[in-house]
Formats: sequence, C-alpha cells, structure tokens
Amino acid sequence: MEEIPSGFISLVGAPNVGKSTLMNQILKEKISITCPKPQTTRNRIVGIYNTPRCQMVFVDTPGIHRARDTFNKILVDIALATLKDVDVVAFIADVTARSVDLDRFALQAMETLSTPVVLVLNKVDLVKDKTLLLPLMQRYVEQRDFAAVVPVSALTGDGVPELLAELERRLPKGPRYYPEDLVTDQPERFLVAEIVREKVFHLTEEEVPYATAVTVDAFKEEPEKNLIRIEATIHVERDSQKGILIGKGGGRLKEIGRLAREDVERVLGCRVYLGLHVRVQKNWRRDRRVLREFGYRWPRGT
Ligand SMILES: Nc1nc2c(ncn2[C@@H]2O[C@H](COP(=O)(O)OP(=O)(O)OP(=O)(O)O)[C@@H](O)[C@H]2O)c(=O)[nH]1
Ligand SMILES: [Mg+2]
Repeated sequence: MEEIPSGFISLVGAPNVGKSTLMNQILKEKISITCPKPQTTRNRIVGIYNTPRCQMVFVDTPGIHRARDTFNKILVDIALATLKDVDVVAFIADVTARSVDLDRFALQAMETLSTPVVLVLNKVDLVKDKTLLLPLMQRYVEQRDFAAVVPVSALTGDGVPELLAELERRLPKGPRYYPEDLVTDQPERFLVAEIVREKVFHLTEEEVPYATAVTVDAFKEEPEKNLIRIEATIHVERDSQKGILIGKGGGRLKEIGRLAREDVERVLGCRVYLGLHVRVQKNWRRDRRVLREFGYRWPRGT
C-alpha cells in the first residue's frame, strides 16, 4: 500500500480559545459544537481531513484548566490523555486573551512532552495592528520550544492553509487510518446529542448549561417518508433548572428544539422530527455510573 503523510493531531489549549471552531473550519463541516461560553467541549471529538495526498486525523478536546470539581477534572484528563496518542500537538492560544496565565496550566502539562507542538495564535481577525502579534508570540516562545508558530483566524479561515502545511510536514508516513470519505467517527446519535447541547449552551445562562447533559433515546429512520424520528432527553440537576429550560409556556424548549432540528437536518441531510424531553437527574456530574451512561469516557486511573 502506498504510504502518505498520515497521522493524529490533537487540538489542545485553554477553554474558549477556539479549538472546536478551528476543527470545523478545517473540515468545512460542523463536527464539534462551539459557544462563546467556556468549557463547551466535553469529549475527544475526531474529525478527519482527507486530501489525495494526506490524511490528518484531528482530535478536538475539552479546554485544559485548573479544574476544581471531579467532573471538570475528568474533562481535563480526557484532553491530557490525547497528548500521548498523537503525532503532532496543535496548541491553540487566543491572541485577545489579556495574559498567558490561562495557558500556563496547559503548557505545564506539556512540559515533558517530546511530541512536536505547533503554536497556533488564533483570533487574529480581532487584532487590527498585526505588529502586536510579535511580542505576544515572544511570550509563548519563552515558555517552551515550538516546532512552528502560525497565526490564524478559525472564524474566517485566514492562515488555515499555512497551518495545514506546517502540520502535514510533521506527520509520519503511513496508511490512511480511515476511509477517504469519512469526516468523523462519531455516531449520528452523538452528533445529535451534541447539537442539542449546543443550543442549550447558547440559550441558557450561568449554571444551567453546565448542569445539562443530553442523551438520544430513539433514532428511527423512515425512508418512505424521507424522515428521521429522534427522541432526546435533556438532563438537568435541579427542578429550578428544568423550569428555566422549558421556559414560559414551553417557549425556550421549543426554541432549542427548532434550532437543533435545523442543524440536525443539515448534518443528516434529510427531514427530522426531534422530540425533546427534560428530566431531573440529581447531581449527575458527581455520579460516575450516570456519567458513563451519558457517554463520558475518561482515561483509566482518573
Ligand atoms: N473573532 C473570532 N472568534 C473566534 C475565533 N475562533 C473562535 N472564536 C469564538 O470563540 C468562542 C469559543 O470558540 P470554541 O471553538 O467553542 O472554543 P473552544 O476552544 O473549543 O472552547 P471549549 O470547548 O469550551 O474549550 C466562540 O464564540 C467562537 O465563535 C476566531 O478566529 N475569531
Ligand atoms: Mg470546544
């Protein structure tokens, strides 16, 4: 079999720096959900970038931060565990962040890592005076050796071709690990649950998005009607959160359902009926059995 540049690239960094937006920009598809609120991504999300001459398997991860509770520690461990499994690490930093303090924790976690790390300075569309990027870059370079530094805008796509070229140069030669037409290995049910969770993140505030998990309970294709019938449950921790999610006269839940259905139809490429239910599952974030049921998989030993 012909060997091509092929391998795994982890997208890591502090919360909210634009890791998932970058993944979607590279793949030109919405594979990973995004939100202006931090700690949106909760799993390792695989996105596969295929060209005739290479295959890059991107692994989007939860934001690395100094977590205080068990649930967030699990998320950080999921992100850190990817570092050991990949050929190249793309470390994403937000050029609009006031200081590098937020990144320091993630940089410390990578101190002993021998894998090449490419520094991605993201959100450059927000910086008018590009000469400001140089001192910023300096601050990172003082902290560790980077294989390359690439300024990008994950939002506009600026700099992304240059980033892909830098990453490709650092991949080992090997086979394609996934079929050439596959964009993700996420099951459709997971994509749907994530889209619903994204709408909850966008339409609720404070602790509510963080107390939310989504499961898909039924997924039935009705080809004769060109329809997929989906039933999903939004789990929250308290009755008060359930009330907020449902909203006055059911308005908020209806809006979440409408926005999610539109996205799901786009992703699945057919008409969708999406039934949403809200259920209180007390303290699910502290219950490892329930966490497993909700699809969270964390590395052994944590
Ligand atoms: N202006 C601008 N905004 C960006 C850019 N990249 C990401 N954003 C915004 O930054 C916010 C966070 O983006 P995400 O992609 O969700 O960030 P993340 O790093 O995946 O965040 P977590 O999953 O929570 O760790 C969203 O509101 C994005 O639209 C960029 O290049 N320019
Ligand atoms: Mg994310």
